[in-house]
Amino acid sequence: MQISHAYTIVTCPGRNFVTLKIVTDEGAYGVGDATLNGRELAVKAYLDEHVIPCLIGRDPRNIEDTWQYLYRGAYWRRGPVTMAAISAVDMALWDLKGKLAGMPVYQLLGGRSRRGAMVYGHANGRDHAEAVEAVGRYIDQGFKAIRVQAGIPGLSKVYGVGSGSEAGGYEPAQKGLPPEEPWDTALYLRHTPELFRKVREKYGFDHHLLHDAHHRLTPIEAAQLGKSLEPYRLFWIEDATPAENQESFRLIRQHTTVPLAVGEVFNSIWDCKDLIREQLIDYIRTAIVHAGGITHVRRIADYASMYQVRTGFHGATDMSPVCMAAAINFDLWVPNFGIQELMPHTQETDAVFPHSYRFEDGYMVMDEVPGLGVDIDEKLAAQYPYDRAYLPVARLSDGTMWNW
Ligand code: KDG
Ligand code: MG
Repeated sequence: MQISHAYTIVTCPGRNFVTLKIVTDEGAYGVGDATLNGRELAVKAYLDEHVIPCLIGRDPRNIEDTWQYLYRGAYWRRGPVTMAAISAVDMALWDLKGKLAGMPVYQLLGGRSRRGAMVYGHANGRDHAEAVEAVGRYIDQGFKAIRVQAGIPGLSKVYGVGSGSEAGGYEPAQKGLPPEEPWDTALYLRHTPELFRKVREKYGFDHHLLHDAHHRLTPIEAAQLGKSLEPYRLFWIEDATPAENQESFRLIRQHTTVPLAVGEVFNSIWDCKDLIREQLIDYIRTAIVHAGGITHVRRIADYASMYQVRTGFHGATDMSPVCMAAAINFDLWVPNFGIQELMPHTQETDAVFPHSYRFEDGYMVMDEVPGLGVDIDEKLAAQYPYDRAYLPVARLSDGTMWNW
């Protein structure tokens, strides 16, 4: 059996997605997500120009060898573009192998460890009252875990809060050049504990609450935030500080017992090695699409399991349903599962990517479907041409560029 051809499909049913399809000489195929928000065409070009020519004629069943060939065999290792491209190939090959075996990918990984994967939804509000109300709607839908974000008095706009809509707060990336949003850490540190006090006061302690700091804090500020949120017993604080310098998490750990999650921007095990080995984090958030596919994320999860670090994969809407399907297959198997992020895609996106996963009473479940259990409707995808868009950037009030 050989790979006879492979191609990328770019579609924008509300936001841009890049999908890789790998086809064999026997007509079987697999799909992989290659979406890198705001840099989509770089991954497409990497695949089209540099990876796909090397895939033709290879045995698609040798997933590990193909992974090593693309990673170890390339002089230029790692980085988001390279790793998103490798991830897409890897996902497509696991999908294909599952179809050939007549089994879901979670069966190939070792079978189910759980009935469903607990997910967290996004409750947002332009102010505290709106966010507190949004939490109630998630509770009514059956969510066991809810991430809470709110606008900050004094800031005209806050990332991830959006219009307070159910869509999850992250508006699709912006048309034109990157929009600029204001940031003020002092205001954020002053108002955030109050938000969680109000949520706990209204709904009690029966639900898991999470919060994303989006890399905006220095380590000592993150430590302050952690301490101030301890009374509200959070499931985690995410991306408390940028993690290029992994040792900065030591300082946060010295000061607070709030669980820490990080890793949605990580590309490989090397980005999380010290954080895991030194037990500086509790949850690793690498996405299947950004950290080398199932093959590499499995390595990360296994390493994490030695240190009681659990998974909590990134699941925002800028990863396509192909990535979500891969993540849920993985979540159903991985022994050290923690939680899965869930932001519902738009109806247009769901129609382009028919899938077998679904939300049931706080969990994502999926049927016994061969492969990843997701597909792409190429005709429908062609109706939504690529539309360049960017994530916003953050600036302090004096104009200084600030962290993502
Ligand atoms: O592409 C960036 C978004 O996916 C990211 O900002 C969303 O932080 C995010 C999250 O936790 O879902
Ligand atoms: Mg995040």
